[in-house]
Amino acid sequence: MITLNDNKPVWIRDNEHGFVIGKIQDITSDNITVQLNDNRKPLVVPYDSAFQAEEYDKDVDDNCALMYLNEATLLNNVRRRYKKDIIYNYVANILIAINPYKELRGVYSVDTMKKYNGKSLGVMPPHVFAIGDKSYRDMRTTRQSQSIVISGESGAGKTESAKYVLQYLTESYGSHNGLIEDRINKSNPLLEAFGNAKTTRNNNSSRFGKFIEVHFNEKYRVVGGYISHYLLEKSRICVQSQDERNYHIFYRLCAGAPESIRSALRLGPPDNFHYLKRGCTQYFCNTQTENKLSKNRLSQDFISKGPLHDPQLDDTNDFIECDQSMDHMGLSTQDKINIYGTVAALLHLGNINFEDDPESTKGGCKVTSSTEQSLTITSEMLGLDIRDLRNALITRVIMTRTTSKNNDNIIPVPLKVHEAQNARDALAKAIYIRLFDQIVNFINKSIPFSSSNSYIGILDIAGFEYFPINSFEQFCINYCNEKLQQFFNERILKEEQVLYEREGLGLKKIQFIDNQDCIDLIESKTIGCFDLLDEESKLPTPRAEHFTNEVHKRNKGHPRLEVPRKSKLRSSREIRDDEGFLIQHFAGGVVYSTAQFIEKNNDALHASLLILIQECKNSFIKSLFPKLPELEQSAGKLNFISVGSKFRSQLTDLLNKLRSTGISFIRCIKPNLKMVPNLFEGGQILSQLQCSGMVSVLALMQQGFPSRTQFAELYSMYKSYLPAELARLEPRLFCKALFKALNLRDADFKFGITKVFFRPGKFAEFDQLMKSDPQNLATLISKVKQWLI
Ligand code: AD9
Ligand code: MG
Repeated sequence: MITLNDNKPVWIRDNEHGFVIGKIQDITSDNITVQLNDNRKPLVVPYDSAFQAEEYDKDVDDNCALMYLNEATLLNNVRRRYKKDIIYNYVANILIAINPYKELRGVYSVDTMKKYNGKSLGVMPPHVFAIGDKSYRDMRTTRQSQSIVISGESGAGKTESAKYVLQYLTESYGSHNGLIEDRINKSNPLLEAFGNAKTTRNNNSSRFGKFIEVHFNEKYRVVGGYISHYLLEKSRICVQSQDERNYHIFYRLCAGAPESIRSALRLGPPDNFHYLKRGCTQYFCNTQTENKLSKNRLSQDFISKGPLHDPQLDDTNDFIECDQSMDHMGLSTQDKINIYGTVAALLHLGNINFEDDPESTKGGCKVTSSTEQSLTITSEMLGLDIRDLRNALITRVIMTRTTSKNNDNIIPVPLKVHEAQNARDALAKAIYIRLFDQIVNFINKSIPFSSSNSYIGILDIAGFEYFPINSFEQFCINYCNEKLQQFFNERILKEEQVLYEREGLGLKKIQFIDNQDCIDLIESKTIGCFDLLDEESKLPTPRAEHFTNEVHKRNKGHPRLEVPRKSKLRSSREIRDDEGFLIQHFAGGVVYSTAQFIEKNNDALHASLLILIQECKNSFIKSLFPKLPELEQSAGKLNFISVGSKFRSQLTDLLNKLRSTGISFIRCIKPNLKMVPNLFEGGQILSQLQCSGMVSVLALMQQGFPSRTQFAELYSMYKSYLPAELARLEPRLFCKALFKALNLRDADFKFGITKVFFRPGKFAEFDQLMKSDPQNLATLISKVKQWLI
């Protein structure tokens, strides 16, 4: 609450910095006039964009110890600490971690780890290790498994934080022989080689979500692990946005594989492969360059010399690390050959291209003569007959049932050039997705446990996101975040409640605004977006516009849904109302463009390609495509399991798991878009604090007792204001005496066992009273003395 009080400092919203500081000059019912500290002209701003600033020039470990707890003071505390290279702080039990984009000396050393062993939260400075240890101690004391949910936008430091927590747990609470712990840690380079890629936001961006469980025995020592993974980004396998790359493994294999493997797999520099250069416009679909390069390929250095080269990535050494990681995981030489062979086969598959076939009477296409060789190599590597592969790529078969029972008519339909390219890409994506599943299977097999008493799960999943154009991927990830946010609210409230109970405050339940309505819009039966999308896919001719119109029609008047045109949010391209919809998420509105929703929701291969690959002679690839029971396989469209429904059921499982465990949250923040150290871009950090739900946690807490301070802390803050005989009191008694003497309203504060809790703004009032003029203070002291007698 802003009060016009003798020139008090206030924070005013500012796009670039988040907030800027000034002093109030005037106040009306709607606006306030503020003189900024940088001597600019006074600003007149709406009342609700100003926040009371702290007067103490110090930062705090836990933001709840701030006198005024609002989004501006939160941001300021984070900033103050970041400037001192202190990247961690708390809001109650939630850890905020700012990516330093530089190595912080000693912060993650074994010595530092030891200091956190067995220490309650708050004893040591905020740290990921403190969260790791809290989870471990909670697991022991409550005998319940625990989860650590790490979220944040791309490049915020989720994966690095997850690695540090893993290291902490395995280092501090591992078994004696250490093999499993070693494997749990060393699985990362392998997982990242296949699931991470360079993007414009992060050179090592995880393109999938993961939940890593570290399992413990009855003595609470690590016995094994298990990794579940979610939504690997498929489109990247065939196309990358400008200045982005495909998955690391492709480049690493080209750059780092020994000569014998390279020549057996007919590899060349990445610039030779269509699937690897679609992120660089210069080479896009340039077959002339392709031919020239491929002629020279074995004499060339196998690291890209072209624009695909990234000086920050060392593909040669990273290949060695990934290869060693496979050895650590216990993969055999044959396993490795199988994996590398599959990766190379995809590169050759991607080089097959098509052109119109003048001889086709039905407008079909054929493989271009310059890429015939790629077709030959691909068919050899996949263990397929070259004619079969060719046919499966340039035709599609339709099965019609004749009137005589059980008699199918197979009609080949020639494909157009772009359809054949789509078929090729669909095959590549299907193989890679299954290869990735297999890599995770390999890892899981290498960290087995026969029995487990409990586990600590670490969730590293993309946070809420929005881009100029948002498609199905953002829709799924934001839905996931909506669910996690609901869970977060539930749990934070619960934690608050538990704290109030533990401190003996005897308070009633706090209420909060639920986002269930938004979740319903997406997932409810029949009329939810996911179900409508699945229904559309089952129609004879599914259409994006029809799907979009259905979403609007069936959910008319829904408070979370808007048509894009009427919304104030603009995507980089204007979207017509039947081209998308806007959803008001907990973290803000997002316009979704639905053009590719139907296609992205279906990852089934068309029947002829699926049957072909299931019958291939490459036993490894064949094992990636097990045959399903007849019914599921043949029922085709009507019975397909969509990407959306698969994700929904995975998410339900995940949330059930999270609900059955104790929980901690780590919110990672990216300090700047340049990805450099020592640059605090306040505006976008504030928006991340909002998106991660931290600002709503503050709002939630405002209904309870958001500011809380240890008695000892309060005592040391104010003891200098009081005479020695009072300052000698034991801290809790000291505080009680003060509060009594000040005649504070009982409703404004609560005494707990270790802390005193304040209603919003009341800590500051208390501070004000303490520092009021000496006469008041003298009266106060005599009152305290009386009260004590
Ligand atoms: V993405 O959603 O997977 O694109 P993350 O996982 O949030 O993203 P990541 O952990 O990969 O981000 O961090 C990005 C980069 O920031 C890392 O490669 C490091 O260079 C840097 N980083 C992150 N955390 C730390 C840290 N605690 N100390 C030093 C860090 N550098
Ligand atoms: Mg990551």
